[in-house]
Amino acid sequence: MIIQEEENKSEAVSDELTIDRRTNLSYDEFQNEYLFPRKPVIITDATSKWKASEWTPQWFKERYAEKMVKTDQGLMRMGDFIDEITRDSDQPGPFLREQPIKDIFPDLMDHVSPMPAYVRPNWLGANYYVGSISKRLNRESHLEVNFCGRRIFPYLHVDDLGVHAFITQHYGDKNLIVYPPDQEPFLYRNENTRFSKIYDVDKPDLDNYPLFKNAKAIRVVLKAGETAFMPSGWWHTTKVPGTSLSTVISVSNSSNWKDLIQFYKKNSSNTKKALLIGAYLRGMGFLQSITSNK
Ligand SMILES: O=C(O)CCC(=O)C(=O)O
Ligand SMILES: [Fe+2]
Repeated sequence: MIIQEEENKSEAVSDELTIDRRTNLSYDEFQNEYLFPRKPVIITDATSKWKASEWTPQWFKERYAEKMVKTDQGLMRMGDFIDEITRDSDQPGPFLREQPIKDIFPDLMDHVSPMPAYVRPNWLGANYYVGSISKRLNRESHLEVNFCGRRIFPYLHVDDLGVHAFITQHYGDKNLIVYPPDQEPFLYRNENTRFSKIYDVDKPDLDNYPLFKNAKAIRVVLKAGETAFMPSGWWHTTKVPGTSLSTVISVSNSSNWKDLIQFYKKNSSNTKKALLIGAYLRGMGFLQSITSNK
């Protein structure tokens, strides 16, 4: 069953912007054409060596039928979860969302290796010597699974901490709906959050959010085996027309460290502390840039 989104399209689809699809992209090309200019790109072969390319719902069912997993509809047997998300239904099924792979499927870490060069260096995950900072930057271990049936992602958003995201599709198609940062005036950010007030971009409440009709989206379908680079500050949401399995890698380094510091400062209710943390993180960024040589 296909989500009927074309008919209700309510925002202008950008005719100037598209997302390149690249194969065999060298690190230098990635850095010069996409990372530093902050331009999304779909890389068709970033994870071609991963065993995860063999993942299917059935594969998970056979391997983990009795495993209990935490979904947005509560704890479930993996076997039941797979049945729910592969069944043809109009109701959104359960969602195994943003779960660190090393926590829920530790034995699959060798299926998501080697890390593609594009995600390096990654300053997330380092030890920042201040517990709360390290904890936040080690948050979710930066490689998360999203596993679901036909549905929309729960929110139009920018990613936390100004990270870049690499979304790799392993099974099924994923419709990516992406808005460049300059579209923010039309996207109705929920104040002091990273989320838009608009839930379904194909059925927006234009009475309350009239400017949304001016928002220019780029729409692409991410296919199994492909990786989308979503630069810091780009708004995005996703819709899947059927069962979908993907992983997301969050990355921060010299190209977006400033965004991370800004996120940190904005989230702090204490101005003095925010200044201190900002200075500390700037210093740590400087050290990282020397040691990681990028
Ligand atoms: O995998 C998806 O559908 C969207 C992932 C995403 O945007 C996120 O986890 O922040
Ligand atoms: Fe995201």
